[in-house]
Amino acid sequence: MRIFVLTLFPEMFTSVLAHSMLKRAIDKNLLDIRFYNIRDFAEGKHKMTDDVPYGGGGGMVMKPEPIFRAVEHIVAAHQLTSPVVVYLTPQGRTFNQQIARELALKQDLILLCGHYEEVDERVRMALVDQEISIGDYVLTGGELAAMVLIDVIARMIPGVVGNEQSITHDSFYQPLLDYPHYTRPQNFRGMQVPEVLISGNHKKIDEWRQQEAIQRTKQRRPDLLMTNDE
Ligand code: 6GU
Repeated sequence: MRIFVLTLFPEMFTSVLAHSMLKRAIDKNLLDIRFYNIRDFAEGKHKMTDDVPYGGGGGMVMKPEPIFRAVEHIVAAHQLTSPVVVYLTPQGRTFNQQIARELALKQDLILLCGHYEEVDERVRMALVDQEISIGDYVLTGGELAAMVLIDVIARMIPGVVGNEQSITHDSFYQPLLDYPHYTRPQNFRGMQVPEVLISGNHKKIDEWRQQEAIQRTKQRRPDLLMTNDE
């Protein structure tokens, strides 16, 4: 899968991609991420990427020309046939595991990170296929949201997460939260590992984990247990 990130701050991504799973995915060529600085597509001495809003009011608006030129450049340079252009904005639909699964099936994603107040509406009209938010709060820009998308999507690519079982046991794959986990020592400051986990009885262990997962979900996220026809 190829991901093209359009941003004014490509450096923000470097440390995230240089570590752990994402580094491994990139090193193993399972994931190809390229960064494009929107400023490089701006014109004039000052390479302006934003301007004052028509109609007045506070804040700045990201100009349409550099963004259109950047997307057109990416499409032509990489001969993309059906890229999906995603604009990260608090106005988008709220990101979740289901949306991640859909995006993970795409060949090429172009992630557009906004800044300042908003982008010129014509970017939305003519360039953007999907708008995505990562939750009901406001970030200073789309970069952190893009990193969240990249991280969630990357771990769905076969071979990225070492143990494939850990994906299918995930919270939100099953619509249940995860069960409690323990590792050594068996007694830590007087807190014991539950007996059942030491029993070696795998049927019992599976039952215990399933029960704990349901219990935890009921307590913390009852909304996940509600089906649509209830
Ligand atoms: Cl995608 N962008 C910004 N600026 N703020 C957000 C967001 C995105 N998702 C939640 N808050």
